[in-house]
Parts: sequence; C-alpha cells; structure tokens
Amino acid sequence: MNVTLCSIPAEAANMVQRRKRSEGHRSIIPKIAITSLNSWAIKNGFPNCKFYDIDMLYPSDEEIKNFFIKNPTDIVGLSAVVSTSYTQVKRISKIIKEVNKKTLIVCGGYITAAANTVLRKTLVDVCVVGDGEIAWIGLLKLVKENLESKVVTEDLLKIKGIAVLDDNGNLQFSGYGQTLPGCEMTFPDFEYLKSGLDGNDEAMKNYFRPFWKNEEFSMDSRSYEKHRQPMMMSIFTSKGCVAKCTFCQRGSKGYTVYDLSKLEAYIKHVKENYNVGFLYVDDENFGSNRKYAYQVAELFHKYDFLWWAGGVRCSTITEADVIHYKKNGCCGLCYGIESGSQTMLDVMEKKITVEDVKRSVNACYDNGLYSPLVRFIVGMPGESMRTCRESGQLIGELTARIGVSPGLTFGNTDIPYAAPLIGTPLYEYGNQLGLIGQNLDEDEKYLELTSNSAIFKRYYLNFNGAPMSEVIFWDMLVFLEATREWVKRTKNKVLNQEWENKFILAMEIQGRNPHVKAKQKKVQIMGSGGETKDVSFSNYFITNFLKQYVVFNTTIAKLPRFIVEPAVRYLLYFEFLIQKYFLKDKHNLHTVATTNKKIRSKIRIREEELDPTKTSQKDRSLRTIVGKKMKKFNNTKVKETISSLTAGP
Ligand code: B12
Ligand code: SF4
Repeated sequence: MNVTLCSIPAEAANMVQRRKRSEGHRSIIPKIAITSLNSWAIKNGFPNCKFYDIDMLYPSDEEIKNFFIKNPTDIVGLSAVVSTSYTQVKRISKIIKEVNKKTLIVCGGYITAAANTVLRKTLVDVCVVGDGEIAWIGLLKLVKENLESKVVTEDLLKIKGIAVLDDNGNLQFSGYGQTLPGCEMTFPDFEYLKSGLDGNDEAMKNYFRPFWKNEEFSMDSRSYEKHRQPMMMSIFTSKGCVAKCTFCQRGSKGYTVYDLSKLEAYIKHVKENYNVGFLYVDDENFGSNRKYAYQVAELFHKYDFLWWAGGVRCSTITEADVIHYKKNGCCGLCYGIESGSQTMLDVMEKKITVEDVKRSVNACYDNGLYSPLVRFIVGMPGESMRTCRESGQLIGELTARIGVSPGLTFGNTDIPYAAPLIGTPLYEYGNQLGLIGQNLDEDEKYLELTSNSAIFKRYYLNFNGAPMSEVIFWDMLVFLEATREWVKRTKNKVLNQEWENKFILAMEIQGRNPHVKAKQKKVQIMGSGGETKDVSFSNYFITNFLKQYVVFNTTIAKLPRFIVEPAVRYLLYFEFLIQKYFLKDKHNLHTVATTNKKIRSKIRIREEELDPTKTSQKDRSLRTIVGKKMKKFNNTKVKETISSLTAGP
C-alpha cells in the first residue's frame, strides 16, 4: 500500500508567495501534525508514510502532478492546519484525482470544521475532524484491507473522527477524533521532515533562523553571549488549551503535555546537530501546568538555551513564575491580552480579568523581562467606543509604568480585527444572524473569502453591527486613548531609557518584515500571507498620516476628545469612501461588511445586554448568546450535524 502525507500551504491557491519561506523573523514551524501521524503509523506497524511538503516547496500544478505520477499513491492525507487553506485543498485534491481517480483523499486539520463543504465541493473523500493519529491508523488498516475494492461508509464510520458523505449523499459524522495520551506524543523527526522536500535539502534551513532576525531574542543582552549557538527554532512543549475563547478554534479537547525525557532527548539532538541555542515555544498555552512548565524551563536552561513563550494566559502567571523562568533562560512571555474592557473579555470568554493582565505584565517588566503589549483584538460583537477607550486606557497605564510610549510599542504593529473563522463561536454567531453561510454555495464563497484573509482591518466582516465610520475608527481610538492616558500618567515621570532603546531595536527589526512595513513607502499597513500585490501607499494615505503624526502625538492627546475623536473618525471614513468608490478596493471591508443600515441596527448587541449589574459573566459570553439563539431555531438533523462540526468538541 502506498501512502503519502502532504502539508497544505496557508496562502490561497495560485497566489504568488509574498515572502519566501526563507524570509521573515521566524523560522518555519515543523509540520508536527504530519510527523505525529507518521510516528503513530510506525508505532502501529506501518512503514514510513511518504511525505510531500507542499507548504515548504510551494510547487506549481505541474510539479504536483509530476510528483504523483512519479509516486503512485493509494491513500493521501492532506494536512490543512488552518481553515484558510480551503482553496489549496480544492486545488491539490483535483490534481491528485487527475493523476489517479482511485486514490483515497483524506483531509485533516482545522479546515475540517467545514467538512460539509470540503466533502461536497472538493475532491476530498474523507475528512478527519479533531485529533487524527488514531483515526489515521484506522483508515490505513481499512484501506489496506480493501486495496482492490471500495471502502464501505459503514466501516469508515466505525472510526472516531470521520466525516463522510454516505451513499445517499448525506453527511455522516462519527464524532471528534480521539486524542493521544501525552506519553505517546512525539517530537518532529528532522530526517523525516527532510524526506518531504523532494530532494530540495536546502529548504531544511528554513526550520532555523539566526536569533538576531527576531526582535524578542535581540532585545535580551544574554543572547549575545559568545558560548551560545546562534540558531533559533520553533518548538511545542504542550498541546491544546485550558480555555475556549469565542474567537478561537478548538479542534480537540483538553491540554496535554509531552514526556519530559523525550523533550530532553529532542533538545539535546537539535543543539548537537542543528546549532540551535534559541527556542521559540509555540504552545498556545504555555505554563498552565505549572510544575511541568518549571521542569521544561529547567531543561532548557540545563542545555544553555534561551527561550521565549508566545502563548501564555495572564491568569496563570505569578511573579514567582516570571522569576523562575527568567532565571532559566526565558527572554519573554507573550500574553493573549485581547482587551482592556472586562465586558469584551467576558464576551470572548477569556476567563481573565483586566487586573490579571496588569498583574502579569507588570510581573514581567518589574523583573526585567520583555512582554509585548500588542496582543489586543477589536471588533467582536459587543465592541463599542466605550470598550475601545477602555483598551486604550489599559495600554496607556501599562506603557506608563514601563516608561515606553504607546507610539514605540505599536508604531509598527496594527491592532487585529476579530476574524470569524469557521469552527469558532464567532463564526456560528454570524451564521445564525444570517450574515454568512446560508447554503452550500455561500459556505464555499465564505471559505474562499477567508482563504486570502488575515486578522487585519481591511478583511473585517462586520458581525458587530456598528456603523462603518465607527468600525474603521476602533483601532485608532485605542491608540488615541492610550496616548491620552500615557500623557496623564507620565507627567513629571522619568522615562525608562533602557526599555526605550530595546523597543526601538524591536521596532527596527519588525520594520524589516515585509508584512509590517509601517514606516516604509509601499506597504504602510499589514498584509495577509496570500496577497499578491502590496497594498499601495495611496490607499492608506490618511491612516498612515494619522499613525505617524496624530494618534501617538502627545500634544494632540491634551486636546478635548470631542474635537479630536470626530476629526480622526471622519477623516478615516473619508479615506474608506475613497478606497471603496474611487480606488475600487476589493477587500472584505468594502465588499461584504454589513454597511446596510437596516441589518446593522438589528444585529448590534445593546449595552444593557452586557451590563455587569444585570448579567453574569457567563451570560455575557458569545457562546451563551449563540446557544440561546440556537434554541429558537427548529434545526434539522442535517443542520445539527454541520453545527456539531463547526462548534468544536
Ligand atoms: C502552524 C500554525 C500555523 C502555520 C501554518 C503553516 C502550515 N501550512 O503548516 C502558519 C504560521 C502559516 C499559521 C498561520 C495562521 N494561523 Co495558524 N496555527 C498553527 C498552529 C500554531 C499549529 C498547528 C499544528 O501543527 N498543531 C499541532 C498538531 C499536532 O495539531 P493539529 O494541527 O490540530 O493536528 C491534529 C489534527 O488537526 C489532525 N490532523 C492535522 N492534519 C491532518 C492530516 C491528516 C491526513 C489527518 C488524518 C489528520 C490531521 O491530526 C493532528 C494530530 O492530532 C495552530 C495552533 C495549534 N497549536 O494547533 C494555529 C492555528 C491552526 N492557526 C490559526 C489561525 C487563526 C491562523 C491565521 C489565520 C492567523 C492570522 N495571523 O491571520 C493564519 C492564517 C494564514 C494566512 N492565511 O495568512 C487557528 C486556526 C483557526 C482556523 N479556523 O483555521 C489555530 C488553530 C490557532 C487557534 N487556536 O486559533 N498557522
Ligand atoms: S485564544 Fe488562547 S487562551 Fe483562548 S482558547 Fe485560544 S489558545 Fe486558549
């Protein structure tokens, strides 16, 4: 039996890559879903699955076709870890079937929240929903037994995690895939990753970057110590998360940690063989198992690594943790702050408080540890001018304590706008309101729309209901309010020169990233991975002017709000109208956002619905709001199955 696993690129199909895999401040994340499926297959007595790293090689249609002609395959596993990969899944499955229509195409990863559309609109035969190792073995066994015949749907559905269309064309789902216990989880095997490069061994270098390309490590003086090896790579030390935020897709339940002895062997191996001295911990949720996180930190230190954790919950970190981590080589912790408004944190079901944010960020800076403040989001349902001002005030308060201005903190960074990706309660919310996905064609259109999108303002889909002039003002309002608060709090205060220098360095390094050229001539705002052309400078001339001269201006921050806010808001609105009508901008904000006044007034959540004196924290969660609405619908069985896929385990 011939088996192939393929990685799927995050860029939309047929897009010219905006930046090569060898560029950027981060190394490429090893394809751990694929390496994990393969290790589990070997453990269960199967030979190595052939690997084709389409994400890394970014081959043309012709090259993909040639690969499958050269490597005949009975079963192909497509690993589409993000739902923004829809158009790629459609493209690649078509090429594979052109070569051999008998090949069974299995698709796994977060895209399978959209299994109904994937199965009906692409040439994928089977979707694996949730964790895939155990389901993958089930599939390999079944295909091996049925090499000469067609696999029967009933047998497929005996495996947990399978979504498939039955002989009558109805969607069947056997429930979310089972999760491997932590002791069975494995670290990526670089020899196997290399085998996926179809002879292009040079591409292996993309898994490593010199530390100085990265702002987080460059800011720490310990990084320059002579004895440390210079390369940086990405690592996972846990899987999953203890929370279920309403804008985040959770494909499987729970939070699992790795076996420490395997972790030790792995870091020793990369140090000895790949010149690695810096680890970028890519866990969604580092530190929730405190005992384990302490041991991980100690292990990293034992082998002289410096490290950084990019996904940490504010509520789990204490000052003692920060001290322990720093002592053991930590260069920084990045918290998912999201908002300075408790109302919005509750809508997001973050299960943290604004006080948690202050405490955890201050714990870092009080102990000389960097923590970027940029992880905010605007635009969830319930967002308003009030909640944006609260976010701004929090930024102002935090930056004033650190002694670095908001302009230096956010100069090269935009505030993300919430993206309703399939699989999230936010998506379900838009669906229930009838704004998206009312039939199969609309579902597909939606996946195509989000195939080339990112979490920036111009891709925003307005599920909030606020008028457009307010929507486009939210991020700038946060900046204005942050500067106002900062000015108020830093009167007669001596600023922190050391941190200021570090932030200047960070901004310079961020500026080298083609996605974040905020101060350069061509792209002044951030771009999506899949955008072919740079957004022209002229499209955003007002935004750029405001960012450079107004929103971080400390003199303007002293003027009354009633003068500054309308001026900035309507200048942005003027720019929006020019983009829409003269420059014919085709981004989501201009094409599908609900600009219709009637819809807007109907969908906006009223302030009193989120009033903390009348509602509980649970009432305010978007999940509860969605759940309540769900009861009003008389759902069919089909709709319920589709919804069970999109709602998460
Ligand atoms: C690596 C990664 C990326 C890479 C993807 C590169 C690539 N092509 O491989 C990059 C950096 C490009 C990326 C980008 C984005 N990402 Co991302 N990313 C991840 C991350 C950190 C790891 C994925 C992973 O490998 N997980 C580990 C493996 C073991 O778990 P897994 O992926 O769930 O795989 C299991 C199952 O899904 C299944 N499975 C997976 N593949 C297959 C294949 C087969 C055949 C089978 C049977 C089973 C199977 O089995 C696996 C083992 O149990 C996840 C978070 C996370 N920790 O999972 C987010 C995550 C996937 N990303 C997410 C998001 C939102 C994004 C962005 C949209 C964010 C943005 N900045 O705009 C962008 C999109 C890119 C764009 N269009 O511009 C979301 C996905 C939400 C969604 N609906 O798609 C996630 C889940 C984070 C989150 N919780 O919100 N991302
Ligand atoms: S946003 Fe972060 S904290 Fe929330 S569920 Fe996702 S990974 Fe967990």
